[in-house]
Amino acid sequence: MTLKVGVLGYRFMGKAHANAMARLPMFFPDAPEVERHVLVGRDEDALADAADRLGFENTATDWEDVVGEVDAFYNLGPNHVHADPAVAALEAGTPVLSEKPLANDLESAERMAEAAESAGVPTATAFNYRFVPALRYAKNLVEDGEIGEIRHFRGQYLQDWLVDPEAPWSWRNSEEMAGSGALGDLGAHTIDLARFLVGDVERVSGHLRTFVDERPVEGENETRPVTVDDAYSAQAELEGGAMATFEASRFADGHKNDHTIEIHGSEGSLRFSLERLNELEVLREGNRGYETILVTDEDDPYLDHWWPPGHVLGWEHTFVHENYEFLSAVDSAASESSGSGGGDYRPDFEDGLAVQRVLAAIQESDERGEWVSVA
Ligand code: SOE
Repeated sequence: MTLKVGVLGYRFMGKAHANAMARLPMFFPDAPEVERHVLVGRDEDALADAADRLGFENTATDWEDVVGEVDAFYNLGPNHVHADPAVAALEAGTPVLSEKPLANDLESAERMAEAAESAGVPTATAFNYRFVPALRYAKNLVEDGEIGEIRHFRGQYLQDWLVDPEAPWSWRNSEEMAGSGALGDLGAHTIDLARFLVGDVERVSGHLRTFVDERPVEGENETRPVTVDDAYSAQAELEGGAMATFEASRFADGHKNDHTIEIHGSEGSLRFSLERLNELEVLREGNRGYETILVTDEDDPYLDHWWPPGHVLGWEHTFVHENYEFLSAVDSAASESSGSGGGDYRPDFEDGLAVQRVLAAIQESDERGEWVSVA
């Protein structure tokens, strides 16, 4: 069966997912056959051009015409348009992949997770960093007890694209559209990795700051208010008692897309940086320094699909792995309804909702000036 995929959104994430789908038949021959069936957007000219470049068969200007007609629906639009199309697709029984954070507010995320539960079809929240081979390798080490009982998780996600006060306003600066700023856009990834690698977040104490209150609108003689955080930090307690600190900023001059994770256990430590994503640093008990492991061997996660050892992977490969797993789950769920296979996929909408609860708790903690338990 060829899976027909409908995609809403054709800019940054549209490109990343279209590229991933195009790579599947070349590098993942066991992936289901996928057709980039229909691209959805509002501006007809830009849409036609994008469909042509990104390899889509058709275009549509209304998601309502699409969600029930495809085998999987990808919602890659701004955060405030995640909920309605996703819920409509799920009500029509269509599996959905949504970009992160799951929604612009907790109520919408809850609605999406409820719809997912009732539909009983695969859903995905696009936390692509779970699909970095070195982070899968790290997860295996943690699960195998190689670094013992986990005591610390430290995650920092630093960017600098808003340092310039004249950098243009975008939907990412609007609370109504994005929900939050660095917190939801970048922190959501870090919090998801904390849950993936260590465990659930139980309580938080958060701090949010906006450094520049308004920004110019590109091509127009006006400014718009910035209503989200430019940076956040939080301390947290994780399931099992591990201490965590999270931080993200769009004002960290000199850092372009610098996501670092460090975990300390009773018998060792792990260190990862997205800027060196093919490597994992591992400190084992009794050693005096970290050993750098190049995670590019054939038996490392996903690596048998790519190049010989040392022929490194990049950021876009995380989307290929994510699409491979999600579309395989969609395919097996479809054949399960005709009597074979399973369709489990993580991170799903339930995982997206769990992260959204942490985002909301961090915001609430900042407002109240005290620790908040995650509901
Ligand atoms: C923001 O700059 C951004 O593109 C995020 O939206 C992505 O989720 C992150 O992976 C890279 O940075």
